[in-house]
This record gives sequence, structure tokens and C-alpha cells, in this order.
Amino acid sequence: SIPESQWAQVAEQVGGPLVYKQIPVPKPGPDQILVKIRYTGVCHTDLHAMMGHWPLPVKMPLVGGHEGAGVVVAKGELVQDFEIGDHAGLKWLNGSCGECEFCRQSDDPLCANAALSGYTVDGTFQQYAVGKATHASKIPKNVPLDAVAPVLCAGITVYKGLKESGIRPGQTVAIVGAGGGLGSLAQQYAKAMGLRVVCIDGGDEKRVMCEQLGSEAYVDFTKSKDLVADVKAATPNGLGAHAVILLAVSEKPFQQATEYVRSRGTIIAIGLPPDASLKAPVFQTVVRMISIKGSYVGNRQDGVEALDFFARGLIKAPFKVAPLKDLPKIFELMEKGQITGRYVLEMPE
Ligand code: 8ID
Ligand code: ZN
Repeated sequence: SIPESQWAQVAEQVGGPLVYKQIPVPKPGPDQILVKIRYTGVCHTDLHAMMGHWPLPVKMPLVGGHEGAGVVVAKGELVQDFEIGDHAGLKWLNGSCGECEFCRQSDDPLCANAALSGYTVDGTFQQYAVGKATHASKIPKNVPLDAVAPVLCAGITVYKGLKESGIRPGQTVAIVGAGGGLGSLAQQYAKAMGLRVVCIDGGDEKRVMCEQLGSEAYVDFTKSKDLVADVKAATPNGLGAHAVILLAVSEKPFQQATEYVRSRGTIIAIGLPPDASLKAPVFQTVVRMISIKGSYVGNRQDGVEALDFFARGLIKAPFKVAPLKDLPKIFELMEKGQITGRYVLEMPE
């Protein structure tokens, strides 16, 4: 039976703090499912949301979270694709209009009326959360709900970004911010897609993880005397990376990537450091035919594909489990760049 109230982490105002408290359990609308969340990943986006870092208004008070994996416990009368007891994932795209030009072309992240979990609607840092059934992910019953949670944002996003780069098997991708949540999954998707990986991040704990995940080189941005030269030296013939995937929460690499991307290569911006700009020298960009693109989560099919890689056992990224009540501590570590891989929150009881 579904209780009337539940535990949640609530940001009552922009900037926080988080309050761990009881709030009402939401009721699913006609086209929504209610998911009893078992595990939910903590994405850096959740910290940006609470801090009001972006030029996009955030709901307050806010229950954050958008990597929620759990069990369907109720559904609206229009929902046909989920049964009670199915395993489901709630993602950043909680819903979209389905009717605009972008939705019609399967670019639902670009829908102007999209509902965003843990941003414009309450997310998954609560025991029970709702989402539109057509945007929720099906999770096979044999897939562990803790390990799969980070795939629901981090995995889908980096998989989409790699596809958007146009990189092909055998080519080399430089992953910037490789030691974080998106970065650890990007390494695994890249390998599964037949790519060679060069990692850029800071500190020895992240170095060890990147080596274990099979990267060919790790360039430490906190120690390297010449980062551009070190990254190029780690790529075939020293020509630079065919694609650069920017995941860092820092502006500097967004300015630097043109210097170590290969001629005709592509830079994919995914990380969202506050108040940052992308800057590229026009001359080099033109005569070296460099492409620079943004990439934003993924559509429903990208979600299906990214989850399928995971279900087939191709994606194994390290994660740490903590109780929901520890979210403030995790945000503190995240703020300092001290998390290697992903944290996944376990729901109470
Ligand atoms: O759809 C999207 N575009 C999307 C989806 C999900 C998340 C975008 N994001 C954004 C988040 O909002 C955030 O801005 O991607 C960024 C990374 O999210 P995350 O992986 O959840 O963050 P993290 O675990 O804190 O990892 C960030 C890593 O960047 C490293 C840090 O050491 C950390 O490991 N890093 C930093 I900060 N500065 C760096 C630098 N100069 C750096 N790595 C290399 N060079
Ligand atoms: Zn996210």
C-alpha cells in the first residue's frame, strides 16, 4: 500500500540548505506512473539546480534528482506500457509536449514545454516520484537498480554526446572530467563503441579509476606543465583527439579544447559550468576545420540504446552507495571536485 507521506530532501530556497523531511506522496496524473524509487544517482546538475547556477528558472521549494530507478506502484488511466510491479527509471526529461516540431522529430530535449525532473518539477530525491509514462525508461528485472541509476542521466548523456561527435571505431576521444560521474560512464561507452580513450582530470584517485576503466592515458590537469602537449602526445601520431567530450565543471577546458582536438575533429560541450563561454580562435577553427557542438541529454531512443548497452553487461562504472539523508555531504564533496565516479542514494526502509 502507498503511504500518504514520505521522506524527501527538499531545497526550500535557491542556495539551499537541504531539509530532510516528510512530504506528501504525489499522485500520478492520467498519463503518469508513480515510481517507488529504490536508488537515485546524484548528478552535478542537481547541485547547479539547488544553487541557481543557470539562466533557467528553477522550481522552489524543490525536490531534486533525475536518475531514479525503482518499481511502478501506481499509474494513471491512460498508461498502457507499464504494469504495476515493473521496474522503471525516471530521467531529466520527465515529460515533453509531444506535439511541437522538436518532439515530432524526436528531439524531445529541445521541447520548449519539457518538464525537467528535479528542476521544473519535483524529482527523485524522495521515496515516491511521478513521471510521464512515455518518457519513463523500462528497466529489465535482471538489471541491478543501484548500478543502473547513473545510466539514466550520465550514461544516456555521454552516449548521445559520443554519437553526436561522429567519432568512429578505432579513433581517439579525449574525455575532460573523466574522473567524475559522466566521465566514468563516458569511458565505458567509448570503449564499448570501439573507441580509444584519453582521460583528463585531477588527482591520483581519479587516475587509478581511469586506468582501471581501460583508458590509454591520464593527463592530470592539476600537475601537467603543458596540458595541450601532454594530451596530443597521448593520441596516435601526436595529431590530437578525433573528438573531445567536455564534461568538466570549469570554463578553462572549454577554451583549451581547440588546441588539442585533431584537424577535422569535433568538440562536444556537455558540462555546464556557470557563467561560462566557449571561445575558439577563428583562424585555427577555420583552417583546421574544427566543429564545436553542444549536446543535451538524449531522446527516448537514445535512452533505450544506452540502457541496452548496460543490460548487455558492457558498462561497468564504479559507484558508491549512501543513504538519502547524506545528500548534503555528497553535495559538499561534489562542490570540491572530490567525487571519483558517481554517488547513488539508497532510499530509506
Ligand atoms: O545534457 C547535458 N549536457 C548534461 C547532462 C548531465 C550533466 C550536462 N551535465 C553537466 C552537469 O550539470 C555538470 O556541469 O555535466 C557536468 C558534469 O556532471 P557530473 O559528471 O555529474 O559532475 P562531476 O561528477 O562533479 O564531475 C566533474 C569532473 O570534472 C573535473 C572534476 O575533477 C570532476 O571529476 N574537472 C574540473 I571541476 N575541472 C577540470 C579541468 N579543468 C576537470 N577535469 C579536467 N580539467
Ligand atoms: Zn544529470
